[in-house]
Amino acid sequence: MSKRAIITGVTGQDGSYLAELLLSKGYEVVGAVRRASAPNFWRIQHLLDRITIKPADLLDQLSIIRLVEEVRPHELYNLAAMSFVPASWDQPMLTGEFNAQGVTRVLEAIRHVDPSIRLYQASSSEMFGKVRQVPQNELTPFYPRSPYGVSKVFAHYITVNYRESYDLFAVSGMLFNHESPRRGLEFVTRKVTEGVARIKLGRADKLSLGNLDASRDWGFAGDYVKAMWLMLQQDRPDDYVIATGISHSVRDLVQVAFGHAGLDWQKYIKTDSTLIRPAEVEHLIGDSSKARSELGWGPSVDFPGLIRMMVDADLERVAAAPQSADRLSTL
Ligand code: NAP
Ligand code: F7E
Repeated sequence: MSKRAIITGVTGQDGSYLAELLLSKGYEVVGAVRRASAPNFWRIQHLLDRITIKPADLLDQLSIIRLVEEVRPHELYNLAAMSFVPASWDQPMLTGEFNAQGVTRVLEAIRHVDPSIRLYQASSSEMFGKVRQVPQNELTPFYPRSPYGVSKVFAHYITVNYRESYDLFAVSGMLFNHESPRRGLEFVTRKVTEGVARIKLGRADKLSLGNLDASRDWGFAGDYVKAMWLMLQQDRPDDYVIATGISHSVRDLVQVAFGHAGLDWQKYIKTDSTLIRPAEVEHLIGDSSKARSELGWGPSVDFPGLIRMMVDADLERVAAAPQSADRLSTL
């Protein structure tokens, strides 16, 4: 009998890669989507004949209970969230409703409908924030630096608490930044690789960025969804850091991306103080030795390979798009 899984956030970057992975393993995949006036299916268009789409919103408890009751999944991957850090200062209350209480609603639905359902919760390296230890592992204390980071700390602890209170198989993956050609355009890697493509093809002549000194441990999203699945296949639930163990600055990112297209980045990059965050996470680097030894997980794509992959994909996409096309509608 094939396993059934629900993915919330299936229209997002990770949801699309995870749906592909679960389909390749023979799962029945149900993607939960919130109602929108126009569907946002560009990342999962190629999967729509193989997955089932059902409505549910993290703001609506009944919609989640109904979803879980109808599908009766073996596994639920809760990837839905407001995931763009700067937006969390603009809408801190909504961020908390989605990212913190939204997780409590998912846990409550599982607890009431079927406590044997295994839950993956998408925790984040943003919880480490102003880091207390280098590199960061599962025991590093949290010090979030944004409403987003704070909301993810709540989500993390409510997941641990429901595991301990109700004996749920609920795990939390503390994933460091992971990117791909499907990354949203507002995140710095994709902003840079798409900017490089537009400059190279004569569609733009500059790119504005904020803090070039910030550094992140960037990996490939396709590798990271494998870790999510592995966490739910273990004998007992536990939390894991997923990271490459190598950190690069935004300046390094710019150099690799522009260099790959044969461009001198110093001619095109402008810094814009409005893109500096009210509180910054300066430096993140993860220690994923626990995941490597217990899950047998490891990354397959290194940083230059990831950025080259993204630049190549954007060059192809921008070249194929009409000059007049709106950027988002051509994705
Ligand atoms: P993403 O591309 O921004 O996707 C977020 C998804 O959440 C989208 O499908 C979005 O749906 C959905 N969503 C937002 N609010 C919702 C609501 N109220 N009800 C139902 N669905 C809602 O994010 P991602 O990069 O794939 O990340 C997946 C998860 O991992 C997120 O929880 C994120 O915070 C976390 N995370 C990401 C990273 C990373 O580097 N990518 C690292 C650590 C943790 P729409 O299409 O309708 O907007
Ligand atoms: O910023 C700096 C910025 O927005 C990375 C989310 O998936 O990963 C992501 O959060 C760094 C920051 O990602 C620009 O100040 C400079 O230091 O790509 P980002 P993030 O904030 O690290 C974590 C793990 C998540 O959980 C989140 O959901 O780059 N930076 N200039 C810039 N960042 C952006 N976005 N735009 C710039 O122009």
